[in-house]
Amino acid sequence: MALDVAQRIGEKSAKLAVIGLGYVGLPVAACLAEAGFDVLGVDINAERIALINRGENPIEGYEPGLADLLAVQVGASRLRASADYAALKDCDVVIIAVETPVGNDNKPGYEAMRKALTALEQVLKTGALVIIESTIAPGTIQNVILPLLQANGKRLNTDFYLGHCPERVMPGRLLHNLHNMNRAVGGMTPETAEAMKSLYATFVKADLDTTDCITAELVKTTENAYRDVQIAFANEVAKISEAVGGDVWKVRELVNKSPGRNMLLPGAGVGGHCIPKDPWLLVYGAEGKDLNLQLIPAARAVNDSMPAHVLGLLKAALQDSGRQLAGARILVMGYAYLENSDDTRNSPSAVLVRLLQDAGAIPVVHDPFVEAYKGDLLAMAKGCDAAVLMVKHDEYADVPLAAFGEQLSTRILIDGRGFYNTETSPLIHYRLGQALALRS
Ligand code: SAJ
Repeated sequence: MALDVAQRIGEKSAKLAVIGLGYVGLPVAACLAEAGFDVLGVDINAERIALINRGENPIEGYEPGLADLLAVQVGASRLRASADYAALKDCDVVIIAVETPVGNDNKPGYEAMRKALTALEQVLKTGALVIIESTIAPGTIQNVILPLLQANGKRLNTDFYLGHCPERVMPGRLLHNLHNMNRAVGGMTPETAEAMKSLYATFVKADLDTTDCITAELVKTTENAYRDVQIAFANEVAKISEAVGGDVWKVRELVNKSPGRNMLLPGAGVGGHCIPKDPWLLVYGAEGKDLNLQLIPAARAVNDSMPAHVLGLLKAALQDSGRQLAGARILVMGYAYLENSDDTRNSPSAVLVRLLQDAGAIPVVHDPFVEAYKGDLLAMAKGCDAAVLMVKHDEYADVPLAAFGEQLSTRILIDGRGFYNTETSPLIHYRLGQALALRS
């Protein structure tokens, strides 16, 4: 790409834009502004735009450094937000970080992406570089993004350049990950990838591995599908361990002493914004190719079965104590999808709550990070019949278990994360992955 934009990136005179000012786009925009570029953020949410233009951080949760960085960059007029796509007409590089959800049909929803690209195409500056950061199914650049940008005759590698640099952010570590995570930098041509690399190198201190777009699409979806399959394996071994009278936590500890083994943690479910979604994007890339893919969909099914599995443990434990699930008040400990986080997207606890209600039980939810469920745990336990630990928030390590047990009519605790040491506990402990020791 004998392109002007590469030179302008090098000189930092390139005008940049980021479409989609969420937990991916906003930190990227702030980092590029801090690197010395003039950055325009574009979003559809007027409230979010107003907050950003006041130098305030609209992203919830504890994000070290982000609020200050935003305030400084907006204050220095290096970063501003707008809803107006017309303002993109002067931009040399446009990064797109809009949501790419997966629907109940396990297929990607590209509505936000299509809207952004259709509006962008109408104003895109000749010679501009478009970079997709959103996680997309393999083949999306070729089959969805490119046709939208070429809709009115624009020519790839002449009128515009195109690449895909998937994000690797994680709530709670947005800025840290942006600076320190390696990234695949996929360009439709090697020159495009090199120009992208020079842009990201202004704030990324880790490896920037240039490649083509299909590889970048595969890397991101594969890395999360890989994790999902690994977790599903641990969950399936947990089920087997229960059935044969074993303890998966001990099994995992000893398995991982074998060279080259790294069994992940079984648990009460797999939530979040990445792991439950990206495997379906990877599978969707092969849609219609009649590959009869088994492992990745099966892993999703195993992980999605874990809240129901926890319910089964609770039901058996109650019956063991002569109680029924129907009518029982059950304390659900943890509603976020991940420990020490307030993020509840795709929360396994939400599934458990629905299952409890369907079984006629009354769920009482506690979570020290989620506003709606904050409260005094022991007070909330009073009058409950049993408790289920769904999320291993650090705070739960300090629960006075004897006093806690006194509050529960059966003193039963289902430990969905192998969090507590059952030997010393005064509770009637049932741990996921450990034989349901029937107690008289
Ligand atoms: N989980 C298990 N067992 C495990 C690990 C996780 O049940 O051994 C569950 C968690 O409880 C949670 C879900 O899986 O409900 C996802 O947990 P996660 O640790 O994978 O955290 P995420 O969803 O924030 O994953 C992100 C991903 N990062 C990006 O997409 C950029 C993932 O690729 C990373 O590996 C992960 O962060 C990380 O390890 O930081």
